[in-house]
Amino acid sequence: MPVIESIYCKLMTFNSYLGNEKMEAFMSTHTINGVTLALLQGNIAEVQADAIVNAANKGLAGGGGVDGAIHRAAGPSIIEECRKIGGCPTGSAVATTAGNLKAKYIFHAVGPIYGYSDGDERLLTSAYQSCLNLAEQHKIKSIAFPSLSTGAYGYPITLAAPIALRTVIEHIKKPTSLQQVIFVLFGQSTYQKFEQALAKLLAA
Ligand code: AR6
Repeated sequence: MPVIESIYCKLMTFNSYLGNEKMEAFMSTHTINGVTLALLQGNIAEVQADAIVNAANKGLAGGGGVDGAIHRAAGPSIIEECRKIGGCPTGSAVATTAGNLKAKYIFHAVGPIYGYSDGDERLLTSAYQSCLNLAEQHKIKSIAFPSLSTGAYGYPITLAAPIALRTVIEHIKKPTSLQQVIFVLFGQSTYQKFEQALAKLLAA
């Protein structure tokens, strides 16, 4: 049985994750087999981690939401790298450098457009797993995920959250280079739905 410890905090200052000094955020941390799994309410472009995951599209062409925030913060060299890579299939991820972000890499992950094909759950799992595989390949210690596919791509958060969390938990139960996995969730409602999904998974 993996050892799981959880700490829930309402409003606290977490300068270790957030670039902004004294930014207050809702957060909880859970330790699973020595790896910290954190849920944080905030903007992923302001979080410090070795790899920041982008919610990209197949063309790696940039866009709104997470994609817009990350490209704005990282600067124009990243879209140029994306253009050279040329694209990424749904359910997969590719790595670029991180430009102006305080990260080593951006992992551009392409989640499914909800309801577009029969394989939504498989493709969403595979988008997260591809990022975790890139993390092992690059031997990184920390990674920050947004909630893939739950914005413009329409995946209901109550369905997507357990898929995202289960994929990460199964991964960190095995030997890994990762020491911290952070889900950065925009808005209190998304944050709370992730908390509820995590509580269910940890109680199972
Ligand atoms: N930090 C953290 N989470 C965010 C942020 C942010 N700065 N901004 C939005 N979210 P989305 P998708 C949340 O649309 O559904 C783009 O145009 C948001 O509330 O960014 O995978 C791409 O180019 C939602 O819960 O990604 C693609 O074409 C979640 O992040 C397409 O959208 C994901 O929302 C990808 O759509």
